[in-house]
Amino acid sequence: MDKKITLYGTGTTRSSRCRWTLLELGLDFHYVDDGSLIGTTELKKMQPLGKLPAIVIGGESFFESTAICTYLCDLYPEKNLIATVGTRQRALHEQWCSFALTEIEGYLWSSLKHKSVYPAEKRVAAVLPVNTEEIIAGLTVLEDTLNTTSYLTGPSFSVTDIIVGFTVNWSRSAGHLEKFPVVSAYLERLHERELCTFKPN
Ligand SMILES: N[C@@H](CCC(=O)N[C@@H](CS)C(=O)NCC(=O)O)C(=O)O
Repeated sequence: MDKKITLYGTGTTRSSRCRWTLLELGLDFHYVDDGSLIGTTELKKMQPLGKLPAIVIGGESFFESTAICTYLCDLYPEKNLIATVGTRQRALHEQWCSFALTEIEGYLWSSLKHKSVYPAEKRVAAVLPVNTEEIIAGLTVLEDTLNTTSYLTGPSFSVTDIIVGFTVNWSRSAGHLEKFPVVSAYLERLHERELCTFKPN
């Protein structure tokens, strides 16, 4: 199945999840790296909140980085980046993506907004320690899990590791990984992969 694919993203933000997935799948795609699209009417036609990433696959547009990565891997099952729907391994994919996004990434994003994205008058410093507690609780679960498995859905790398790895990488940049040696080693394994799109400089 060869559909024309255009990914809209910017730098090492969440769009890098989609870019890494496309590269691992070995697909031809056009990448529009343009942060100035954020909030524009043009982007809102594809992503109703005007956020990046968005993707057009065979003339149809989609948004949400995790949903995009999952769909791309489902389109090309022969690439073995995702398990078949209805299997235990696929349930683990859904589980760990939901976990990373709701139990860790939401708090990382909230802290970033309250530190530097929102205008000063909208920032609430009191949310920062509360968010940190939640992030640490989530990372503790990943630390325990990765003690017994190399990757999140089993012994082999999968798209789940691209999605959750991005959240872990963000946790590292925000200074939360110091007390998590197992998660840190996992992230290093991801960074070592040739096609990883969010390697440290
Ligand atoms: N849940 C969305 C989040 C999208 C998102 O917040 N993107 C950021 C860049 S990483 C953005 O466009 N921010 C602009 C804004 O919040 O106005 C996803 O994973 O795709």
